[in-house]
Amino acid sequence: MVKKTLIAATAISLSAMALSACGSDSGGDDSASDSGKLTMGFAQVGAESGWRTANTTSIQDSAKDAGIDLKFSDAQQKQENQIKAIRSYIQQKVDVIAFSPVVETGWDAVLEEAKRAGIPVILTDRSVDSEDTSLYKTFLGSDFVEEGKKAGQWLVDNAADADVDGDGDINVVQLEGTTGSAPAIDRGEGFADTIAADPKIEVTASQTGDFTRDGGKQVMESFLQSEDGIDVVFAHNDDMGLGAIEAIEAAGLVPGKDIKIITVDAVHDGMQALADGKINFIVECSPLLGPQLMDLAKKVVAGEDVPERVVTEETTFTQEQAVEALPDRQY
Ligand code: GZL
Repeated sequence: MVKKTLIAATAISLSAMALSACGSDSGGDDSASDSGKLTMGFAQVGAESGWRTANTTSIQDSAKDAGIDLKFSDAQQKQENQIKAIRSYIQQKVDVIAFSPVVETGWDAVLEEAKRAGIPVILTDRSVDSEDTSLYKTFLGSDFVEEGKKAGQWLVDNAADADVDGDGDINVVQLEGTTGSAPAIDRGEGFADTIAADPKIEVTASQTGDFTRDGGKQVMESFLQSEDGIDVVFAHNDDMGLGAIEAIEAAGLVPGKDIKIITVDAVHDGMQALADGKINFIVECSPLLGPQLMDLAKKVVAGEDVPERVVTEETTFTQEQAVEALPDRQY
């Protein structure tokens, strides 16, 4: 009898200790928000493109709508700034951290620190190459390989039309996104794998324009000097495609006719250029991740299970479809 009582007493005291420890760990009294609202720390890549601006607006508006207290930082496309921001969110004891990793590598250390601090992390838009998937709760974003494949498939299906100079070869120059970023790596992979179906299609030059309009313009200017017989530009985002249009027009050529252009994103300016015939095909990559992110954040903080991967729905646009879709576009 004595032994059983002793065991029961021990069990109660242990569970009481556990509860009190849990209570003190929850940081209820010193968490980032005294308002009692869920607090999110978001470390954004930067403001490099129309897509990024639309993504930031979606996140900020959705946090307001969801009653979530948002701490937001712009890393100006520098990984060290994103890491600093994440560390500051850990010190502020936010309830959840979300970010779009500017590049795939170099995140394990800071994600380990968040894990040790008991703060869940949600990846949005871009992913990391960490082997340890316990370092984040879920990854919400597009399938960039699929986007590259859609771009490549359009070119394979329209190869005859894309052989602008009629020499039997389709010479492609590629404007890559930020070096080392998931969208640049994966879109390039998907595109290359798909165009391999037609040996007449070849990427003759490829260089990063860092997802910016100016970067796309500068790289396209150099390609127009160095490459003969360019038939097609594949730009990893609309902004670099729009920069390429400026360079092509400055060279006295007609974009969309003398050189075909394929891009990814479908932001407003890209869709306008598509409707105007200066771009030939756009693969959509939706920046409107805010509502899903806030929903996932609430579930994660509440300790509910969430899927490891949430893929955003998206489509493609031809010139005719862009004319139809433009009036109703949200971004
Ligand atoms: C894609 C996103 C990319 C966009 C670019 O999800 O990470 O970054 O395609 C943006 O426009 O700069």
